[in-house]
Order: sequence, then C-alpha cells, then structure tokens
Amino acid sequence: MRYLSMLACLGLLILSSCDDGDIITVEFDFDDTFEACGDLVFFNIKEDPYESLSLKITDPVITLDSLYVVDSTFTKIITATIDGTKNTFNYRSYNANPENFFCNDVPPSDVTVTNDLASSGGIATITTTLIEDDNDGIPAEVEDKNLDGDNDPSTMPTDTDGDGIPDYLDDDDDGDNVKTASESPNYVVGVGFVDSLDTDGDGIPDYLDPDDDGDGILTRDEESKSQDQNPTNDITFSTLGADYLTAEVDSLVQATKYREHTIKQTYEVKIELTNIQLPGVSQDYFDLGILDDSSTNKNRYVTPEFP
Ligand SMILES: [Ca+2]
Ligand SMILES: [Ca+2]
Ligand SMILES: [Ca+2]
Ligand SMILES: [Ca+2]
Repeated sequence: MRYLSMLACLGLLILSSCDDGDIITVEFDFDDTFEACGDLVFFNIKEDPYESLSLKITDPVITLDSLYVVDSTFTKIITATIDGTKNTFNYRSYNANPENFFCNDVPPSDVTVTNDLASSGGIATITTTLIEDDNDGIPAEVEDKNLDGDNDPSTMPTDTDGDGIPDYLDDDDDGDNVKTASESPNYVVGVGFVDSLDTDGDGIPDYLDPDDDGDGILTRDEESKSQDQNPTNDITFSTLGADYLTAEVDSLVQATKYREHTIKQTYEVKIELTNIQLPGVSQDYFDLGILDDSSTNKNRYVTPEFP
C-alpha cells in the first residue's frame, strides 16, 4: 500500500512539473485592497507566494488628489490605455516579501524579482465614488422618511431641523446644538433603535427633540453658564446635571449660532483592468480592488445659517 501511494505521489509530481510549458498557471487570488504611491503606481501585493499586480499610469498625468475631484453625481471615471511604456501593468513574483518594493526610490536589495510579466495591451478604469455621512451612529437609510419611495436618502431628504443639511448628513439632527451621537439614539445594527433616550417622555427621542426636558425652553437656549453653542456644559446644580436635561431649571439665554457640523467623506477608488495581455496568461480581466490609503478619508465642515 505504501509503495502504491508513493507511486501515486510520484505521478502527481511529474504531472505538476509538466506544467512548465507555455501556459503559466497563476492563481491571482489577491486580496480586495490595493495601495498607491509616487507618480502614480497602484499595487496589490500578496504573500505565500510573494507576488504583485501593479499599474503605473503617466498618461494622462494623474495624482492621488485628482482622483478625489468628483462631479455632481459624486463620481469620477478615468480610463488609461495600457501600452507597455507610458502605462504599464505587470505581474511579478519575488523571492522575498515585496512590501517595500514599490514606494522606495531604491528597491530593497534583498528582494529579487523572479518573474516579471508585462501586459502588451488593455484598458485600466479607475472609478472614484464619494460617500458622505454624518457619522452619528444611525445609518443614512434610517435617517430618511423615504417620502419619495426611492430608498435614496439624498433625494427629497428629511431635514428635521430645517437647517438645510439633511438628517443623513446632519450630526445634530434637531438643531439643538447637542450632537446626535451625544443624545443616545442607541441604534443597534441589525436590530434598530433600542430604548432611545427620551428625557421628557413625550415620545420624541432626545436626538430629534429640540426641547429635551420639555420645560418650554429650547435646549440650545439653556446656555446660562457659558454661551458657546454647547448646552452640555451649562450646569446650575451638579446634583441635577445639565440644565437642558433638567425641567426644574429653565433659565433662558438664547443661542445665537449653530455649532459647526462635520460631514465625513469617504472616497472609494476602484480599479478594473480589461483586455489585459500578459504573456502566457489566459486571464484578461483583473480587479485590483479598493484603494487602501488614509487620504481616502476626509471631512468637510459646515456651519448652517442660524434662523
Ligand atoms: Ca438638518
Ligand atoms: Ca441634537
Ligand atoms: Ca423627548
Ligand atoms: Ca431645563
């Protein structure tokens, strides 16, 4: 039995070594993110074995920042023709981890390229999509009453406080100068709202209630200690807590401004390659995945006009 299995094993070895013909077998099971550096190289590397897919584009001239300039539909699409000189797409394998291979002027001396295949043609398509969110813990689709029935929070959007910033982008939905995330909406993914804080028990949760304690003074106007568009630090009695959550305290000091709002921006940059021609490789479509770079996360700041 042992002799037979050794024979079978030998057979497998011969079969796999027979693969050394014209067709190169590469699995291309890269992960779903890629990186970028310099002017402008995109690369997806993997270990075990050490391999990379990389795209260099010099025509048109693009920078990472230029990928984030989107149109009114929050998208940008750039295409580049792979010609093997100005724009190149390569599959490479290495003897060691190529993690420092791409972003250094002098590649590490201990990393040797053991195979390098360059595509003689193809099209690279870079698609950027901007996604904005208020980062308040409540998903955008939940922050829209969907009155137009299209499940798109950006069309005919719900704007509870009427400040011009729709709820799904508004980090202070009720305009009371206390951020939604600080008003305990308690949204649990997959479950929904769980015991959202409703201080005055009027059925309107604090994050949508402009008068949280129901004392007749708007929360944003309970600023008797420091007039800084922040009612959370106005505390008359430390035993009772903040005035805006205490119906017994109703001193009126009117707010004059809204707080600055922060809108989180995420740029999703995706690269696909079509009609690729790597020598001896039949696969002609490659998906590099999504760009993993800190520059894809930005903020924009808006202070709405006070009524
Ligand atoms: Ca609003
Ligand atoms: Ca609020
Ligand atoms: Ca309430
Ligand atoms: Ca109060």
